[in-house]
Amino acid sequence: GKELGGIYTVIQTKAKTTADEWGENYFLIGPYFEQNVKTQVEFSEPPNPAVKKAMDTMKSQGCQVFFGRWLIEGSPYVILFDIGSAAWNLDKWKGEFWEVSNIGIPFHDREANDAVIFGSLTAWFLKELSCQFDDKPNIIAHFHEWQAGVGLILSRSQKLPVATIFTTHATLLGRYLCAASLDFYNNLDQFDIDKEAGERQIYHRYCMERASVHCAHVFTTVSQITATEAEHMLKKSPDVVTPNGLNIKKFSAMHEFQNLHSMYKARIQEFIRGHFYGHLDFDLDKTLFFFIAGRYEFSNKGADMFLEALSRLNFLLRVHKTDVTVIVFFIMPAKTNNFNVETLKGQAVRKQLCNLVKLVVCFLCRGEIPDLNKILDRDDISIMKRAIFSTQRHSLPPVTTHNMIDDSNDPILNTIRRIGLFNNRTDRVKVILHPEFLSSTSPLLPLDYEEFVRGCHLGVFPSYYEPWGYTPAECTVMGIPSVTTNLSGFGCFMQEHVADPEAYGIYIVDRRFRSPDESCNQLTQFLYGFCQQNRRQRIIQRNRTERLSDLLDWKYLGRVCGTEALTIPGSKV
Ligand code: G6P
Ligand code: 1S3
Repeated sequence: GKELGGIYTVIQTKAKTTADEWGENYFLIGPYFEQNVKTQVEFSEPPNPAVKKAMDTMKSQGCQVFFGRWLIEGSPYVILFDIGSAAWNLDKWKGEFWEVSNIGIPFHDREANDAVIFGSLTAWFLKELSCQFDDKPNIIAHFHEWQAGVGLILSRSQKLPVATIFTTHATLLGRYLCAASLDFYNNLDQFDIDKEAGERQIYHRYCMERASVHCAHVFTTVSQITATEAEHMLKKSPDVVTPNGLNIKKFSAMHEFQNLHSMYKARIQEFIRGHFYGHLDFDLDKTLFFFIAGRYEFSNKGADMFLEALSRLNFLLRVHKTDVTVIVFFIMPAKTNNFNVETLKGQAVRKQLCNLVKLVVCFLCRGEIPDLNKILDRDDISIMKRAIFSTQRHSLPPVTTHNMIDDSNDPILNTIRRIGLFNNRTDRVKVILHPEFLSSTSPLLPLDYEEFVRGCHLGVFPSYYEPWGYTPAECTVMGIPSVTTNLSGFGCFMQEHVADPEAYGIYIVDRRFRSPDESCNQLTQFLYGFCQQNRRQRIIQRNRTERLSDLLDWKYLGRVCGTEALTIPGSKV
């Protein structure tokens, strides 16, 4: 599902280009989840007799296997294994896995146990499939992440005639060590990796990852920075680096994306009117919307540095008496129980006022300026007065939209408390934590993620650990500038391919060769500089950002020659 974040995006967006190239010979294999399948898969019989036979054999032994088309662009075939239906084999399969790998999996790690079941099913399927060909069959199996790696390890140990590829989108250890705020990149060769994995209780997972990497015929990572990381954390350099792409849709009208920006910005403004009711003493036309979004890994995704930079930006904007206001959204899912009352009230007040205005406008449209005493009776006037009184509030506009389950330990909220960004009138930087993914059916901010991004001015992703980083890439293709870092695969890729990234709306914070404080200052300067642009400059910058889209298109990145055949204005290639 989408909750899986970036990896889901890779597989989902690449499907079209791959299906175009491989057609009927391309199959995606995954676990069966009833809820997802119901809405996303159209079941059918496998047209390929070898696939059908392999599935039938497995089914005859009690395993549930499903086949159909995944209803996304490219409509690729999917083969889905129901892990639960095969769970009774777990002990046997764990034993077999131990025999070939000496990796023991603790019973309490549900995800790892599921990985053994899924991997055993995958290898079984590949065996049944490949044995139906007289000659050597041409089968390539591409595995992503350690969770899928067992299938690869087993295919190799059983010497199946299948060519294997393994892609890591991160390393387990790298992610943990970075989150522990160790000076990771300057100590890559210093870690005792077996010991580190053991201490973090991920030794078996790390072994599954490492074994997959070493068993694969071809090992790939999504960026050069992860290649270097893998060399140290998994003791193998990748054979190929395969940067992540996107499916780029081109609008027929060149400036369509600019119109979309204004349209969705208006929708965000509407929400802001409600959220800041009684405190709307800033000019919405001079308000910029920044956001950070992604899985909630506080320091790995750079939310810590972003907050610190916002506190500095607030100071700069105040001392320079700028008339610009910045509203920052944190879209990072956390445990909540519903929206909070204050937030819902804000939207209710806005709607009430809106209706009132419509009423008055309605009267005005009928002709002359109405004598309110005549056309409105006393009750109407009371309602109006109450609506206006209800816009007075005694509390500050809330910094979070939801009731947080773990409010007092939440790292974003705690940092906000420490730096005191409470949405005071005097603050030029206002903060809103929306701890849930966006959805067009939300009663609060009814926009889906893409619409929301289009309506914003700047995406800010100052990650410390980011093998690729789809969030800034998605901004780019929608023509929205973004901040990234030279510790993210995307940031390094842009640095390599674009001569003057900043002019093209790609701000790359140096988190590699500077101290955290220096990086934070650089980020603050980027944000402050962005605030000093006028509307015309922002429009021009967005146009340039959008022109980089082609660099990120699977159309090119899905091929061996990559971006080499491309000419992009401002690009180095
Ligand atoms: C797009 C629209 C313009 C609008 C502008 C606002 O370019 O086509 O009509 O003025 O957005 O830009 P801003 O950066 O101020 O949101
Ligand atoms: C990983 O997901 P993450 O956010 O845990 O894979 C993504 C797709 O390759 C990548 O964009 C991201 O940087 C990685 O960290």
